[in-house]
Amino acid sequence: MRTYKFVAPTMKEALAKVKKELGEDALIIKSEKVTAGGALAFSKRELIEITASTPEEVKADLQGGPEFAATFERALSQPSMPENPTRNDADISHLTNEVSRLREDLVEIGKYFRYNNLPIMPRELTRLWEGLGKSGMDGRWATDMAQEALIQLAAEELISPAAIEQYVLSRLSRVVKPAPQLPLRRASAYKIALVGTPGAGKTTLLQKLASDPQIYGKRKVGLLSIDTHRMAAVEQLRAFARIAGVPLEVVFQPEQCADALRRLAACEVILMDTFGCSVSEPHRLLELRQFMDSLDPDEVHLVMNASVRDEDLVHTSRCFREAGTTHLSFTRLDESLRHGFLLNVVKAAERPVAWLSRGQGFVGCTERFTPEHLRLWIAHSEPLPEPSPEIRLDPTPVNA
Ligand SMILES: Nc1nc2c(ncn2[C@@H]2O[C@H](COP(=O)(O)OP(=O)(O)O)[C@@H](O)[C@H]2O)c(=O)[nH]1
Ligand SMILES: [Mg+2]
Repeated sequence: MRTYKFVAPTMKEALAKVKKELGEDALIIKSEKVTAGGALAFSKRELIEITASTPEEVKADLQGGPEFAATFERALSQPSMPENPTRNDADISHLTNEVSRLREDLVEIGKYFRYNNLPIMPRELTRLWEGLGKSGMDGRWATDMAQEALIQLAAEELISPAAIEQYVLSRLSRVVKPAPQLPLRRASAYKIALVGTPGAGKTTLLQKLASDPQIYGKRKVGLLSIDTHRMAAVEQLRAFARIAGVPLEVVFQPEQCADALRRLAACEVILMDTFGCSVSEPHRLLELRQFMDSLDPDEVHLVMNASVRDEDLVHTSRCFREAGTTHLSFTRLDESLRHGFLLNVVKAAERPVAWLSRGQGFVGCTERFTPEHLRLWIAHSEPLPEPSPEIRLDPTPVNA
């Protein structure tokens, strides 16, 4: 196998040279510290030397099988440190420095390998990494997590599924956060607007929030709708308000918002329904923004259908920043079995998650997002169930 040596003052620079000369797929065979400079001590410098090769070269060598394995075996069986029973403080401090240098080098190597060649990982970590990928979490993010765990966790933790899961959950919870609870007592009404694309589930979620006794059903709720583009939408909400016995204000122009809010001033919570804005209609988003400026909500929830592709949801979340979104709420969780891909959406949107909704009933199918959901979302890696026999297509050809 032909190998190439690259020398630089730091691991980072040496890896950059490798990448430049041998390409993204280059394989690192060895890295070590070498001393450069003349015989005089003051001109000596420590450098990093990387020995690398290309995948083609390595493959050719691997085909040589046993010989390569034997060389590898010999390298691994060599004692890593000579026996030295008389270590003193200087040795220990030297070792400590070495370990921290090693750690930095590992991080750099980890970054280098990140997206193509994963280093060999302990079995439990590999299992979790595969589970993250199957759950729908972005593959690169899952790899980052696994590599961080590999570097940060102690050896005994790396063989414990519980310790690995705990580590991953604690990392995830820094990015995917639950929304704080609504303040219980306030002088003025707390205003929550629901925005999103048409059919995302805004009106259904609003009705669930207003009627579920575990949510705002026991509070003094008022409704306000700016969804006047479709008469059927207004009628639907009017019927709900009548049955639920809650006041409803319908607003056609931003200038009417102040009066409508005044009429609802005695309410504890005002839930606001809005017209759906498709991401391909920027003028609707602009109109929504004008309404939001007049309504001045405390929270603007971007309501998203959890069965839509995560890339599209990420795009939607970017477009709706214009409308001043402060929270994310997901609907239709009942329509998909894996929810890890929602992590990608939350990460990109950089907003806390408030409500999760599954099903069309008004009561008992909406819950506040909690860290426990994180655990469920990453654990949802089992294969999708087979369709029931009644709905499975008959594989017999028609003309058989
Ligand atoms: N299965 C299921 N359907 C839902 C859910 N939320 C809303 N829907 C349905 O999705 C459709 C659109 O909901 P709607 O609230 O009118 O969407 P909007 O246009 O955003 O207001 C309706 O048929 C709802 O019954 C949910 O959590 N699960
Ligand atoms: Mg609606």
